[in-house]
Amino acid sequence: MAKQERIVEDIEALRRITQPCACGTQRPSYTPEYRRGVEYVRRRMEAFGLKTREDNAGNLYGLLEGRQPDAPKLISGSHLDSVKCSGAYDGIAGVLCALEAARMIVESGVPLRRPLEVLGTIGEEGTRFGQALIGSQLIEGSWGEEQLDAFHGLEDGLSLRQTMRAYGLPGNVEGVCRRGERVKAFVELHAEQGPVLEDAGLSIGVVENIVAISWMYITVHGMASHPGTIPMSVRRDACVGACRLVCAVTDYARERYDGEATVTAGKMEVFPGNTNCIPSRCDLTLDIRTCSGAYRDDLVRFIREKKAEVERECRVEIEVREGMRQAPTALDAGIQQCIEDSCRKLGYSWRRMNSGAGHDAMIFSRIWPTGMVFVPSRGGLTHHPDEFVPPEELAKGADVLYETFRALDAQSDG
Ligand code: HGY
Ligand code: MN
Ligand code: MN
Repeated sequence: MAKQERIVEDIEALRRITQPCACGTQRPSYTPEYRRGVEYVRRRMEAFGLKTREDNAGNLYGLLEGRQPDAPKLISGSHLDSVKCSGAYDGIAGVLCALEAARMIVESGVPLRRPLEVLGTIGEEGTRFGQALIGSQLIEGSWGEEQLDAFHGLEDGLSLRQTMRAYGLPGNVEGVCRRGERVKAFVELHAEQGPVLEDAGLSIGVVENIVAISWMYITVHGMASHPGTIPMSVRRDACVGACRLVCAVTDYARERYDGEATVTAGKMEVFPGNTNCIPSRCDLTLDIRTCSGAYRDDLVRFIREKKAEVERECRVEIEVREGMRQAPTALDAGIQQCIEDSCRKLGYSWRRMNSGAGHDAMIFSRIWPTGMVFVPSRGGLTHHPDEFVPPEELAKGADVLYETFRALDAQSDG
């Protein structure tokens, strides 16, 4: 079976492993559907001769031994969880292309010197707990036992620790953290999730920087009352306050930082939610992205400044909390060069670019030399059922990973 057919067969098999949902595919972390997805990938890893293990956080590893077991290892992969109503490529493509590159190494009959681990992380999307990059931050060590009790499911209120136990894990993170281990490189392949490569007719993105991200959690408090009896000039409408704030911040971002920064109100919940009741409360999130830490800080400042104005104008109280804050990440220049050289060797078109999406790579770059490879997203579509990466581009991505592993494997260890 050709490379691209094998990868697509696995992508389509995983697409069919989903929670019931309005559309697309949905495998939130620590759910039975997530477990079925992990078992499918685990079987595929073992079919290709990799030794598999699942750590206490639920991250999945597939190990391909090298000639020199104690040499600093190569690790490559991405996340296995999804957002709600997702497509079938986000995260998955990176795990399957890394697995395909590992298979190519086995098939070549020329083992690497270094061990190669294919990694499928858990909890990269913030879907279940409102906190993203969970599996990678437990591996990297910023997060540990404390977060297992601090994080609670947005829908069931269970702690991360209770959820891990219910999933069949021990309920602690012993052995998960790998900070301090000798790792030569972590390389993540991912769908670009934007239109740049496809619009330019290019196959490979060599990622230079990953954006800074802030997730703002905002609650607007008003006063529930009858919609027909309270004059517009005196009511305390929480939904109006929320909409005023969202429009002010997004107008500011568009006027001041168009093309440099983004602000998105992805979730908004109005309470009590009756047609005939002035909303007493509105919960919303604002997702801020930019490669400039200064722009991010200015947007957070603007939100806090605008909050006071909207409180006065709409007679509401507004709580603003920065729930997640990730710094902008510059990826390893040497690995970028390796990826670029691999594209040249293979004759594949490429360009250097930044990532507007967050990835586990931004976490691993704190402890390991880290690089990213992008493959084109059809129409730039992602977090959408129609997400698509052409099979031949996935195969090229696997080839670039293979050549990059070979080049990194051959390098001496300083
Ligand atoms: O939010 C992101 O950028 C990624 O999809 N987790
Ligand atoms: Mn995603
Ligand atoms: Mn992703």
